Amino acid sequence: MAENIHNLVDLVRGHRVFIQTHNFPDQDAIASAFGLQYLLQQFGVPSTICHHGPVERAVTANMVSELGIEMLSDENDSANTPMCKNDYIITVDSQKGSGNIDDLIGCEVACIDHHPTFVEVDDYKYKDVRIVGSCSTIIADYYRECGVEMSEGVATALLYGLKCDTRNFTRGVTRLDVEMYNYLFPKSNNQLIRRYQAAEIEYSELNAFSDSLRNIEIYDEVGFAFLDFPCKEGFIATVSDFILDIDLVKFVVVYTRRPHGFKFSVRSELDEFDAGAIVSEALKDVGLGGGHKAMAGGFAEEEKVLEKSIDFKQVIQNLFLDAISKKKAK
Ligand SMILES: [Mn+2]
Repeated sequence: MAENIHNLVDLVRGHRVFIQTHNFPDQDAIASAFGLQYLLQQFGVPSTICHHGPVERAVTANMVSELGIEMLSDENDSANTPMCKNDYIITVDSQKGSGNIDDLIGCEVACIDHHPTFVEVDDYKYKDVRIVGSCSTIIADYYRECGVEMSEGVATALLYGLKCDTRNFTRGVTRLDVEMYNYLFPKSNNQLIRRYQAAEIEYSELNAFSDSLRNIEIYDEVGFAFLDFPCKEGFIATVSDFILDIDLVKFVVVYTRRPHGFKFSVRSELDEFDAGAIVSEALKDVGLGGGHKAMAGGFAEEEKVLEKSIDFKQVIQNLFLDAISKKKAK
């Protein structure tokens, strides 16, 4: 039987409950956590939203403060929370072992996500993973199923999360996403969402943005850009979305340096280029990657990349171009 909110409520009732997003939470992760928190509250279960890594985008931070969302950050030290090992953790918009969520103290009993599973974890007592456009979609579906009314703030957050992750209904959209759009729209503050959507690029990042665009190299419909300056997670994603809009580009690999390695954001606009499968193949010997058909990410260890050649850009381009020809041939 499909998972439903009543099973989750029964599981966590009586425990101290934390809802953990992926690191550096984005709009969809925060909206999902906020929506789930409000829903559990309607069943008399209080919970706390927590995360590792700050909210980086100004537009996301605005959403958090304007909608009154309270979140607990570990301030970049996973031991630095009031959490203890008997606390129950529900992960949203992420799964253990997917590389983008730190292991906070507590027991991960449940997971609600819309990403394909990287690493099978057996010890979830509740697992609802559906490959839909956003995690917000799954949370909205819980409300519809159990008939609990949501606040305008929750509806606004969920609809905004849904729009962000599907890039305004142009990426990874399923029938359920469209149904949830219908469900959320009359309950939301659409003017607020419009305002958020008109502020995706920060003025202070314009220089970085134009630098990134100057670094684009295109090989046979595949665009690469190495961002050679410190940049936020969300910024890398914004740049890769933008590059995909170039007519010659059908597949994008954007990456930047992180301590001990490189962080990747990958996008595809063609079904025959499965971004998740390609990044997982490309990085299998040097790191870890995966995700959706249209949108994926990964990490490569610097040492392993440099072992192949000190010209790391060449190494990375070759890894991806080889993975693409291999995966496309299938
Ligand atoms: Mn998401």
